[in-house]
Amino acid sequence: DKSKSGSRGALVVIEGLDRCGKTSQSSRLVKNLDELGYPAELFRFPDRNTVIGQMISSYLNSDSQLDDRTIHLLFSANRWEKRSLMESKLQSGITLIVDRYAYSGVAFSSAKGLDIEWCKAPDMGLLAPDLVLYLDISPEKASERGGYGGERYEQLEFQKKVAQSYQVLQDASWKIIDANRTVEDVEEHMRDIVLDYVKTCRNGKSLSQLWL
Ligand code: Z5A
Repeated sequence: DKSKSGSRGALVVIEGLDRCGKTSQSSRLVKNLDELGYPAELFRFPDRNTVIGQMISSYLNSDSQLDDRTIHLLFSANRWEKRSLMESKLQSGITLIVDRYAYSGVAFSSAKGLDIEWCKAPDMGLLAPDLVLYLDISPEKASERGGYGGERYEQLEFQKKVAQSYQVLQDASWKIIDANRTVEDVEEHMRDIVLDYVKTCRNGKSLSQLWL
């Protein structure tokens, strides 16, 4: 066990288009870190288990209709309701692997035509990730993978706009991962990158606030 007293875990966000492999890779990453002796936990947004998360889930399944700005603010609130829990886990030394975060919020809403600065505002001050891994795949290729087309947003033309919105959001914390490779190749690549960040955070890098 490599738990080290007083050192924090890393906040690692996984982003990308629908079907890029985020969910498969996030759980593999948590398992790999745990096996190497670095405690890790999975978070996922939207977190459909809260009351706000249930409203989001019903919207995504098209069981309810909401104004574009209203649903945007609900997605953000769903992250804010987890902020203090995430901070205490990080401070206790647990690395968090987060399947989607504020970048999804902004990419999807701005792809609908909402102003990007307006979209970013409600997420300002959330915990800033130490690392964002963007699983890069073309919208066409992603659409060929299993189960596409069930939920709202799972349409090729819309996913193309989302891909453009993501590009605008890239900053120094991002690393682009080629998600066209086999599950195992992507897994190995991600594990090696994340291990470096976990070690850096244990050596005293402080947490900061997103987009402030
Ligand atoms: N949304 C938003 O608008 N605002 C926000 O603030 C947030 C989200 C947080 C629900 O998200 C929707 O909410 C989402 C964005 C929006 N809408 N869309 N599109 P979600 O995370 O709950 O759902 P999702 O993005 O649709 O996740 P997903 O469908 O589970 O996809 P994934 O996690 O990227 O992929 P996967 O499940 O790991 O893999 C998909 C399939 O591909 C599966 O059959 C795998 O076996 C296969 N796969 C995975 N990797 C590979 C490789 N390397 N090769 C071949 N096949 C592979």
